[in-house]
Amino acid sequence: MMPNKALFKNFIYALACFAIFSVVSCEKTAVLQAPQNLMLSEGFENPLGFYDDEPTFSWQLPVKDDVVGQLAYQIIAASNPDALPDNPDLWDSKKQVSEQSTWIKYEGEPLKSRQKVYWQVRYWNQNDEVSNWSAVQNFELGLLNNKDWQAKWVGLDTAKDSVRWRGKILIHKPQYLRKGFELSNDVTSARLYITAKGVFDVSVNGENVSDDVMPPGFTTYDKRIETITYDVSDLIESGQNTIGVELASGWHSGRLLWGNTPWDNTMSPKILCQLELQMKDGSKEIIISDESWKGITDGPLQFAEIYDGEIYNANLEMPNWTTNNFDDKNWTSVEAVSIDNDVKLEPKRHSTVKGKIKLTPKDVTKINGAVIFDLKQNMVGVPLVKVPMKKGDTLKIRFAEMLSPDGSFYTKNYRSAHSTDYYIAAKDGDITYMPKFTFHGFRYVELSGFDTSKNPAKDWVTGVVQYSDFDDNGTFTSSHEKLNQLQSNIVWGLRGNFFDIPTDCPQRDERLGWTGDAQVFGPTSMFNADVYKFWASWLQSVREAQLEDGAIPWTVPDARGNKIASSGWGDVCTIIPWKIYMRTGDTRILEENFKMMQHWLEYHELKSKHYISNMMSFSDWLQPYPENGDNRGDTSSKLIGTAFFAHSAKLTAQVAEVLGKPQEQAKYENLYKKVAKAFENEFFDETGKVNSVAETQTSYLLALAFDLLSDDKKENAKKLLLEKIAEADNHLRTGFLGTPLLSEVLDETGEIDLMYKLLFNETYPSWFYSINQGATTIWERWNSYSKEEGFNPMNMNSLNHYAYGAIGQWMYERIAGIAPLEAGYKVIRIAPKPRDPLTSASAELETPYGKVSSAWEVKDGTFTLNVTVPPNTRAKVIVPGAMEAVEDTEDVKTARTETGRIELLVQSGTYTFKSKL
Ligand code: RAM
Repeated sequence: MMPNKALFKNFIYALACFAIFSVVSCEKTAVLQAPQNLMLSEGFENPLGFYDDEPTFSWQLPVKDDVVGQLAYQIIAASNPDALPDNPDLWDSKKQVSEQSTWIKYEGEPLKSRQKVYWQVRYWNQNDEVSNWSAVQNFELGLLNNKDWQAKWVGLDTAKDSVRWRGKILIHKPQYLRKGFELSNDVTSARLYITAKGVFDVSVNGENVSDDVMPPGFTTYDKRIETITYDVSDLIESGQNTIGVELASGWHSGRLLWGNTPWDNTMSPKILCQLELQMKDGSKEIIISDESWKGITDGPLQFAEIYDGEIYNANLEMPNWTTNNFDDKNWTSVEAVSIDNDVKLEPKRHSTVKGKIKLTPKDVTKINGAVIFDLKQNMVGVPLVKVPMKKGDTLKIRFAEMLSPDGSFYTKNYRSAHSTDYYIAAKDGDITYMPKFTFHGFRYVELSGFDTSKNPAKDWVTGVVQYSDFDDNGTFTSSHEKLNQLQSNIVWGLRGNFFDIPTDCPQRDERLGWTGDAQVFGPTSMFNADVYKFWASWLQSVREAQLEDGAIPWTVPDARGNKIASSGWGDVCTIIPWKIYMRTGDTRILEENFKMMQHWLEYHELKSKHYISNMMSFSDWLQPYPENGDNRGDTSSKLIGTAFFAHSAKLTAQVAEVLGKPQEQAKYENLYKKVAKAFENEFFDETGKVNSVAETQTSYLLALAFDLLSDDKKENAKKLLLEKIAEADNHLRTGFLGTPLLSEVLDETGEIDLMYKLLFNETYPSWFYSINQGATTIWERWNSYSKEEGFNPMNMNSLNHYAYGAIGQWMYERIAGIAPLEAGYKVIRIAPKPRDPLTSASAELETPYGKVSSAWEVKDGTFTLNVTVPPNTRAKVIVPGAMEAVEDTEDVKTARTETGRIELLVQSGTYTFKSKL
């Protein structure tokens, strides 16, 4: 940056402030515009079948120039919308003087299963002027307790005639289950409560009830199974009705890697279904799954496995089987089993998976009787095929993430996942098929077995992208094409691996909730997508999966059952709650998980001697150029384990502080200090150099990022880290654990230029290297494929693995410059770090208070920064370069001026700042 005085300084802070909108708001007597974007708990809008009987309430203030902040609020809740706002029979918070507009705890009458609640909120602005009441919101609770269920688990005994995969894992045949029933009266409202030990698709009277994909999803089935609520009021008829359910193994009873789950996945899949009807005459009726249901396995879906795909035989279709117009006399009576009270039945606490995006092929190529469709984007989900066929022929649908140089399918990296769908045609002509109980990770789709007299067309295949039903939450863009591609790859990595749980990869025989991967990618995901409820839900599974000694299994839900934990992986239980808290400001995520953190620290203690860790570790997984040739890289696992022990202790102390638990805070601060001291003594010499174990980039990164060295050693450790990076020709030598710390540490040590260098490197190993090889998602390895050497010879070679996408956090927080300074973005830091080769960058983020944005551009040496700060927040804006001193106003105050930067404190609003670089 050039010296201050030599430069022209131009400062505009345009309190643009929406002057055009301010017509109504100036008068004293006028009521302010109502709060908006009302939300329940972790981000639900008017949910049905809601899980939370102690919800929290959040809202946003409108962007108006008479609304800078909130002085007070009032929430009211009633059992009937007509009672609002005057007679709130459930809760009236009364006027509460508080700035808080997020995560306010419900303190009204106790709520019960099935209860419907209506609520409204209003606020007082900074001048104590009151707003209008918000629109009335509502929620309806699901069945909160096992005792709410009268239904039984029902299904056929598919275990008895199932085959075994590799001699051990049972492969169950999909089932078709149905029940007809007669109603004596008209129905006013109907709720279908349903779940499965397996995955299901339910229809009522021939109509599909929802477009949910593979509900209920993947939880710790030995502890908790989620239930789903559907409003089927419009599908129920007076008189005769029919429910039909298709059921397949899914994660519960299907083939999972290792197959040693804590739940019994050899058990035949079952459903649990309870239809509750409110009749016109005021009476209630209930239809439950019980012995009276019937089933068959001879339906069209003959095979369905997550890893392997489906076999669908259209000759076995049973027209109208979910309607009254069907005779099930040849069907078998089901087995019925009472519910087990040890396994909690709880309403799903985040969104089901849905088909979210449709991709159309860009290229179609014929190759030896088959045809290949290229979607030009590695995606996760299923194909929707509309293909001409001849009766009796079998359509074979194969998938690949990439093609081999000879144009053939690269499927070696699917390992044992067969990942192929088959459709057997019952007639000549066009068929339509979309698999239901499997998903694939692919960019290419290959079809064979279709009517070859017809010319393949692009519209034969649509890629249906499936992931948990969340919205986008943030955007990042810049002047650099490859950086934008990297952002796109990060977002596609997220879409591909948020399939009900956070997975390592979506395509091979794994797709599991690997805790280490989740730990590193969490913050980046929070920026890009509205995934608070997704994480909160998964953390419940982490708590449930925690073992007696405090160990957190490698994957959650636990698919291995080997009762050991890995350092850096299990620490997800301290890291993710803290990082979520910083981005949401919701203390409940800390309350819910504090005990788990404490218990995890006990496991750390158990696995250490004199505070030096012996815990098993996957270590700096997939570090490039490992000297020992091992996937675990060169950094000592003891060093890694000890570093995470200290870090987890520190985070737990911070959590204790937020929760107002001074004793625990002191205890864990002390523990952190002790472990840090032991770490320093064991692994570093008196100069701050790594001692007695391999000296790696990651060993320095851990020491610095987790603050484990005494002050006199830090400087030298930083210098040695830079030397290590220089030795590697200014390239990273980090794996899963070290990579996310690179940006954190280099940023804090002021090495922004070097971080830009690493990020913009084009050669191996670097982010752009994979982009140069054609990546459209983040890869498992920096060199999963290269144009010179082809595919990495290892078959553990996922082309959709989000871990290295953790760099996203630095892109939004430092390149664009938006970071939380106080939990939940109540105070925001907007501090972009512009550097060559970028000439512009911008990001937008939906915070709990509304949209924050930062967009900068450098033109002819002038740096222009446009920022938006949402109502009820403040921001510290750090403008780089030279800027003329600013006269303080109510909205903008100068906090500090230094050579090369100025620090401003700003209120909510929209501003433009200019400086000279
Ligand atoms: C692999 C997974 C995951 C990693 C573990 C250690 O099999 O894909 O990414 O965390 O191993």
